[in-house]
Amino acid sequence: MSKAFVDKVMETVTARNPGEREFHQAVQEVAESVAVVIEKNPALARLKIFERMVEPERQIIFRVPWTDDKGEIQVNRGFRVQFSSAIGPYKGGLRFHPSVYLGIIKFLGFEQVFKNALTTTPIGGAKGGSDFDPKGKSDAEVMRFCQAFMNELFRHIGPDTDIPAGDIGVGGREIGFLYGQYKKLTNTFTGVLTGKGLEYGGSLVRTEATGYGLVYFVTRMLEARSKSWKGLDVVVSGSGNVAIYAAEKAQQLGARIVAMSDSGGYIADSKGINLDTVKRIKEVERGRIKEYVQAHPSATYAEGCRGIWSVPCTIALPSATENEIDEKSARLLVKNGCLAVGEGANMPSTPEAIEVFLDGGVSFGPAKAANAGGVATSALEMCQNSMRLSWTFDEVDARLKLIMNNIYDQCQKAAETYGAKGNLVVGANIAGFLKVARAMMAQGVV
Ligand code: NDP
Ligand code: 2IT
Repeated sequence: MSKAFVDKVMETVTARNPGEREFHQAVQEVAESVAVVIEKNPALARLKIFERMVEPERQIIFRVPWTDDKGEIQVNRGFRVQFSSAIGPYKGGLRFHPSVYLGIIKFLGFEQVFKNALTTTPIGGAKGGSDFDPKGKSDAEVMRFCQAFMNELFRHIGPDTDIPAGDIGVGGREIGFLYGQYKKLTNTFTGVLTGKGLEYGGSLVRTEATGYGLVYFVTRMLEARSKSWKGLDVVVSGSGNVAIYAAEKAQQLGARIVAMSDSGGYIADSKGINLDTVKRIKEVERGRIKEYVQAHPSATYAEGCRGIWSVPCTIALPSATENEIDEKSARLLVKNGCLAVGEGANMPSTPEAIEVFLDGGVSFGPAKAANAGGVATSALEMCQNSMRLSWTFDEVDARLKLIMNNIYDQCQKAAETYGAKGNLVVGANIAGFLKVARAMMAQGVV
């Protein structure tokens, strides 16, 4: 029955969403994990719970016209896919990157549903974004684009309806411009976006949350092997929001970051990477990672981001983008002695790579569990906005830690209950699925 169930679901999903490769990949993995649960609970099959989950509640595609600094009109495409409101208002980030198309937004929105359920906070799943490329654009151009994007998006979102946040290409600067335009259009000051600046309703720790949360999650994976971060060599791909703060927390716990990257290439230094320099280049100057070697001649730079997986390490934290670790890279990591992989990015390992890790005895923390600290802290930001209060850094950080521990425990328990002890991929998919499924069953056919 399991294989028949997966095949049938995939037949419908591929026919209905042609060419959306990343979305098919995300659905297939969850379907394979939850087939056994559906087999044991006939009501789930009868009520077509999974069949309903793979169809977004609402998909919005819109034109985003804006004027560049030369006075030329540019046209981009905007998306918001509101996937599931079963357990709370739609919630998930916005991605601005030239590779964005409906299939990317749908895969991210689908993953978000299960991730958000795992956080134990009451948020549904969504994702949005645009094929706009912020690289090389002036602040004024980014502002005009964000305003144009919000001119349509505002009518579809709201603090109790849908609460967007950041993702690739959307950080504090973009959230500020988006928030300003939402406020002007609606004449309201609400917690409609998360990742806001601290001066206008943002939460302490939100900037660090995904990376810190990832390290808290991997700490549990290491503890299960009676290990700590002390003295370990860590490779972190990417050098954006997730990568920088994962590296920062791992360093605080005694690890050495031996390589980081951006889409152009990677830097490596067996003595350890200096994060202040990375922050200056990437956060302040919006530059390229290759500039790092000018400040640190002991480091090397190599063109091409995939080569980073050839740098020997004990822990790998892929924190750039989807499918950045393929089977070959995974084999190289295992061969070089990698013991644990924690996914900071969304779906950074291909299915073949995951198989290599699981077969090779590598502890594997899947994205929807391991990187849930970002959205969980977004939910804490929403909570503070509703109360018109701000918690201290330590208070938010302590809650984040509790949440990550809880996610780890849920995944372990679900995996064990359904006969896949220690497999956190299966555990995360089943635990997230069951929470959303129960809410859907309670709410009827809607
Ligand atoms: P940023 O835009 O801050 O950084 C992205 C980093 O990844 C940059 O170093 C970028 O390099 C690199 N990158 C982006 N696209 C590609 C690509 N196609 N190939 C190679 N490298 C690439 O984004 P975030 O750090 O926020 O996001 C990173 C990942 O983490 C994404 O998968 C995102 O979905 C996920 N995530 C983010 C969360 C958050 O709270 N921000 C929460 C949970 C997951 P370059 O500068 O050259 O573009
Ligand atoms: O993938 C993710 O979880 C995010 N980009 C964060 C979403 C959010 O709403 O904070």
